[in-house]
Amino acid sequence: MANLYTLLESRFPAALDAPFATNSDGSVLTYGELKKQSARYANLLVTLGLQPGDRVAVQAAKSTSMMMLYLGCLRAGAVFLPLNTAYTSAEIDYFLQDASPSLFVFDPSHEASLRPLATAAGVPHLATLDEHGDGTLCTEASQRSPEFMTFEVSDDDLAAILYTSGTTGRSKGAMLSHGNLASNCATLCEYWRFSADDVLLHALPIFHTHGLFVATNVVLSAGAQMIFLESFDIDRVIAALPRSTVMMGVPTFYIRLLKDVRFTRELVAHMRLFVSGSAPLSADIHRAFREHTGHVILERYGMTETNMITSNPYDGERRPGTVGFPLPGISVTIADPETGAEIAPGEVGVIQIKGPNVFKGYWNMPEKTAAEFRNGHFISGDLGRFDEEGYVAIVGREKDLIIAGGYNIYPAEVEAALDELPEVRESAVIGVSHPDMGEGVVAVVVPASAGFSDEPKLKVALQERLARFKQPRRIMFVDELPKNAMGKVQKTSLREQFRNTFVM
Ligand code: MCA
Ligand code: AMP
Repeated sequence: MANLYTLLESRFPAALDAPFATNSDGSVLTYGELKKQSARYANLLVTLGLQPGDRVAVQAAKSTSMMMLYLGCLRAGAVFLPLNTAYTSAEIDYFLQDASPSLFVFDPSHEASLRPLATAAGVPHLATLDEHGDGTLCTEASQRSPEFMTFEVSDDDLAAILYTSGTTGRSKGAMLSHGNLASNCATLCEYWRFSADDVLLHALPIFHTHGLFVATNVVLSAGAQMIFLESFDIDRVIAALPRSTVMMGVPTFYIRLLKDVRFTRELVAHMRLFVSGSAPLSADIHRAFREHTGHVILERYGMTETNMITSNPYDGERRPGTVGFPLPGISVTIADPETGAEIAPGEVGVIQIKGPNVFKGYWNMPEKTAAEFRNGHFISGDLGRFDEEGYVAIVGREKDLIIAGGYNIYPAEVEAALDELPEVRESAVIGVSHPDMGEGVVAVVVPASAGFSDEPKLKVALQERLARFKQPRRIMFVDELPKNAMGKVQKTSLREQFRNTFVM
């Protein structure tokens, strides 16, 4: 098997001036430039002494330079390791220690906190990349040759590591191979009928599977183009829709669009496809979108560890409240959570996945990897069932996870941060319905001294420990937490008690 970049390159348009990405300022990156720039980054990695398999960690704002670094890593066999821009220094410290990257690229505005931390972690090479896509990384790369002979790799060689939080303990680095990414983008490109005529509106972050692999690899493998927005800025999205044919987003994108008076049927009459994923799209939003625009959102389901697993059909009914059918070549089974035995259609069980899309394991964590596989299937932790016609519906989660605006938050991590505070005796963190983000984080706290209820104080104390999106939006104080006979906190009862916290 070839390097993922080589496979993608074989699908690039013949005309080197064909556009790949149009930035917000109107500047265009052509496929010809993409080849040259990715070659410069690949050459830079080689001259720095990076060997295939070495990690390149990046915490930087979204830019086409970062995208070119990703492609440069593929070409040189290095492992791209993007990090959420919201992570605090304390969180970054863990990733640098755990992944031992050979190069760490960071935003120059965090120089004072991150440089010493990276040096202490023993990272040999450091470079900067700012929100305009400039910095020492680009300066260095611009001095390298625009020609590079892309390295040959095997299917199992790593292309990327993406960290995903864990129900217990620290984050786990999911190792994704060239073969994993190549198989999934080829499948999606065909399933969603991408062609060189497509223009994808890209407003997702590029440190996660959705924006990096699903959106970007699919565009590249169709030789298509994208309108490249730094983030989901509603004004820019509305302005870019008339020039787009496809949009991919998390449900919050669609919730926000439906609330905007400028988002009319006429504005999107020409669009070919709207895709939603990363979090549940409510059947109500699905229907409201259809009534308002005439378009039926195509909902699909994936995980960092597996890329995309199921999708509603391109042709045929896109059924609200379901995530569609297993993608071609991917086996999805619904199993008894305890025994792993397959269960009958219609009954709820844990979703398990097997196929060329499934990752190679967690970085440096063979036991955790082994624990999440059963009979060769990856155990998703999502609860679902097949309906009579084979559509998969996700009905809940076995894992204690909150998804807000498409970002995952593991309550255990937030509870651990709260419990370290002297004012807190114990805490339970839950997700409850949020009109914009789908779920919002609520912490229920038993204070160390009766009567303490200083919510702002606890919120401030969490700021340095947790990325903003993980911080509780509300902290509620109670005398005691509801527990069962085993002493386990009954979160269902807390979710019921606080279900209206964000209802306007
Ligand atoms: C921003 N904030 C958030 C989130 N995003 N809080 C909770 N959850 C979030 N997702 C914080 C901001 O720091 C800010 O804090 C406050 O919430 C309000 O910010 P706002 O300006 O309204 O938000 P935004 O900056 O517009 O961002 C919302 C967003 C963004 C556009 C929904 O979060 C986003 O792009 N999400 C996409 C995530 C994604 O790509 N997930 C894919 C994962 P303050 O008020 O203090 O300033 S990949 C995956 O899950 C699998 C594989 C899959 O299937 O795809
Ligand atoms: P991540 O760890 O960021 O890869 O998130 C993966 C999780 O997101 C899955 O295990 C699901 O719980 C959730 N997810 C992704 N897509 C969907 C969807 N369409 N509907 C419901 N949940 C989803």
